[in-house]
Amino acid sequence: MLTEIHVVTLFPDWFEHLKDVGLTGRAVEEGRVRMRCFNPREHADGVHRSVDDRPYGGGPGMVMRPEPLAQAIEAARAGSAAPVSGLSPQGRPLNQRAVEQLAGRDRLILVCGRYEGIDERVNEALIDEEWSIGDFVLSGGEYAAAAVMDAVIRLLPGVLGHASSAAQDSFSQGLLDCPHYTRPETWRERRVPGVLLTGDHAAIARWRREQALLRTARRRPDLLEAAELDDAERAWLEAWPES
Ligand code: 9WO
Repeated sequence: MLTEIHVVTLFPDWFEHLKDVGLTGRAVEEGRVRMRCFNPREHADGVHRSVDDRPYGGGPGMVMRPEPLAQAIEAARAGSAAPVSGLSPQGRPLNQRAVEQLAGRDRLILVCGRYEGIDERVNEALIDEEWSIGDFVLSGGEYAAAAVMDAVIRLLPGVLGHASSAAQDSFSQGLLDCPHYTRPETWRERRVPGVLLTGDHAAIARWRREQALLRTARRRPDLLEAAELDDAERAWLEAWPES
């Protein structure tokens, strides 16, 4: 099970918020996970301790210099056999199954690129795998690293209250989520579905599952194939005209 997250980043302050606030902050405070940043700038030499340089072959922007980045990665990796994970649009698409796998490691080592990217020789020498959170380009890998950290930490034992469990997450069952409602019972003439007011927990659970199935069929039919549906659910879905 995961006990520590090591992040290689030029902006360690960026992660202070994650360490101090919300679900990730509480997990750190309760000692369920330790978070540590490793800054390539601490390994940069010379008067200006530069961590980037102009790209060979010309072109816009700068590239992260290999040696300071490599030394930061090696410091982050020390003492563990855990793979080194890069964050980039060319990585393997992250999904809940992959998050569950990452949560099973003893350490997450996340490398955040900046500028136009990292020197490819560091990718070859030290990056074991790459993860993508979507087909778009961010200004830094930190935003993707934060998403991975949040998704993994919430799966750790004791992090989510007893009231809710990650295992009940719709995505843990391969489906989208059901609709949620709270007070008032009528809001701008829109009423809460009656079943949710009955106190009949079996009927409510059934309604929520059906809503998750319908939403998935309508918005992400591609997920249905791998989802854990029984024959009755598949038959029920097929009976819905617009699903
Ligand atoms: C940028 C890029 C653009 C097109 C195809 C591949 C690419 N890789 C990178 C890259 O690694 N960029 C570095 C990290 C430097 C610029 C900021 N970085 C970044 C990571 N931008 N976007 C991501 C990212 C990470 C995970 N999922 C989606 C986007």
